[in-house]
Amino acid sequence: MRGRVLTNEQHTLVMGVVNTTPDSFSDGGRFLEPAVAIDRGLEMLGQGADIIDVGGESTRPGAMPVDADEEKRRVLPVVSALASAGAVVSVDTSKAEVAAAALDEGADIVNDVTALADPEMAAVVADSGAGLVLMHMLGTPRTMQRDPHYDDVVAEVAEYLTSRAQVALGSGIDGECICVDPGIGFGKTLQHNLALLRDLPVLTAGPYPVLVGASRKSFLEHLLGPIPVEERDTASAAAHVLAIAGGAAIIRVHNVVTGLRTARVADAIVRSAGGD
Ligand code: HH2
Repeated sequence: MRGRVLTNEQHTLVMGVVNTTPDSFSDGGRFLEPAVAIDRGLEMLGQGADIIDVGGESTRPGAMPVDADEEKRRVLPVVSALASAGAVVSVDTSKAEVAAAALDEGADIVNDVTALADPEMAAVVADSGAGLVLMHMLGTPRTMQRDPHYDDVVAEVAEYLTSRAQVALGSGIDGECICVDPGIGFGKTLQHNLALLRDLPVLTAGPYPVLVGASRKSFLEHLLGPIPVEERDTASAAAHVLAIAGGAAIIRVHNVVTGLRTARVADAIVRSAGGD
């Protein structure tokens, strides 16, 4: 499988987001039609995205769950077309049934925001040899922003991700295929999000590459006041630069052009120490 290794020595990987949902916070309803979502993914591929993340169920706070048939109906044509066009595709799903079908259609990576909560998921990933993103979330999308509490958010997120990676390894998933993600905005207050970004080196010191998805998220609005989602890319870039300085291997973005420019400049500063 081509794109299962979730790190690159030379540069930060840029993951472009295509949500085939009616209700995603950033692009809900824009790419519900498969042909439009495919065009969007092809555009991101042309812009240089390293990975295209295709999702069919919103995880925004308060979002309602979607059944597997509907999720497959939304994502499979998009996964198939983008994989055929040569993209490394990740499928953003927490359902083993959807992940298995997407892997059959050519996806390389499963991006599971519930970190293997579906008891069948680990076997699906292990059997296929796919890459796996394990993300931290407190609670479920319906409940996660109801007064989240941690004694030490960074330590608790790090401990959770380590334990989920152990479950993955114990299920036969190759350690090289695993990536972890602190889950910015998933059951976190503004201060929790800022602490995780500030102390990202605690996570990046671990054995797995770290993905950070700060793109257009509402913590930016909590800092800056109301801004329409499509005007949040500069603010997102500031968070992603610091994530890269903290050792992030992948940034997950809605604007691939801005994401790539952000990553290339940050990489030149952070990754080429000793060059002239
Ligand atoms: N954020 C979102 C969705 N999936 N996956 C990972 N690994 N990390 C993230 O930070 C992450 C994610 C939320 O963003 P978006 O996909 O734009 O919105 P929605 O969940 O409403 O579709």
